[in-house]
Amino acid sequence: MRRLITAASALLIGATMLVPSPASAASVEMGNSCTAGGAGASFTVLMVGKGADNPLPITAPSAGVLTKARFTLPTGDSPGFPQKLKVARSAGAPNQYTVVGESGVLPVVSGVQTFDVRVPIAAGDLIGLQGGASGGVLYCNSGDTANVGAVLAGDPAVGSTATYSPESGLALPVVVTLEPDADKDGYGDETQDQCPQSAAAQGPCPIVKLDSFSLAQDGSILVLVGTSESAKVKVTGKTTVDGKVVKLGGKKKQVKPGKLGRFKVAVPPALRAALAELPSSKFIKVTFTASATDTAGRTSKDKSTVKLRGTR
Ligand SMILES: [Ca+2]
Ligand SMILES: [Ca+2]
Repeated sequence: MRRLITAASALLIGATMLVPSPASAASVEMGNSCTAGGAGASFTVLMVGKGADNPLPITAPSAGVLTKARFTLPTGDSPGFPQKLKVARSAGAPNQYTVVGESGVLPVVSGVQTFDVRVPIAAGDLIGLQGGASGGVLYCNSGDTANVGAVLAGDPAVGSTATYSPESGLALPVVVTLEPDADKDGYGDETQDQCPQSAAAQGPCPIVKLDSFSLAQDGSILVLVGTSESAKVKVTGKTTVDGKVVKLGGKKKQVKPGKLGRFKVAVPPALRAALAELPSSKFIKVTFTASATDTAGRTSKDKSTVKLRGTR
């Protein structure tokens, strides 16, 4: 790997030890906290072999999203080493890998620097770095030959498959944070996604607001329900006949915003019989409740009432 060393590596002196920050409950770290000892020209290097000196995994233990990339370089003056984080997957043949994701260019300079990224990753995927013509790709020289970097000239695009050259004793000075992504929206559920219950939202889970109205209609009741979010709405009704509770409705229907949900509710026999005995100048009141549960499990309700006229 000596051929990658450029004048830039002369600036990488006075390395400091890095203490990794503790990972939060469900997120995990992968990569290598070694300190950069050199930088090569325009190469892409994938971490494919792990030495005993590296306590971190180099393959993704689970699927999720990479949300942070932390680089360790010596402190002090530096010309800057712009890096791209790459996610790659074995393409089957020996040393053959497909790039499946990448970050934007991260302006790495010196010392310990952490960047926000958002790169989805599948279980078993590998990470790598790409360094451009300015500065080159950062790497650590390791005495442990089990640290293996797979090297390719240039900047392979996402989706491209190539055969890389394995180099022993080569590691990368990057540690990434892998967060779960339960709703698979490509946003890490701990720091990037405020609604991990729904792929449709990355901000706070939207609360469903309901508005309902009920009216008597030729022997049945029509309940109209408007909603602020697409939601499964349930309509139930309740009244009292001769001291006994009579229940109505109970159907569920998907209602979309901007379009009223129409629930046609039959009048049950007990209520129909009571209305038949009631003069047309009198009414029986029925209360309806429209309810919906949002993606975060919160239930919203709205009530409406209808007066049914006696039919005697
Ligand atoms: Ca998510
Ligand atoms: Ca989400």
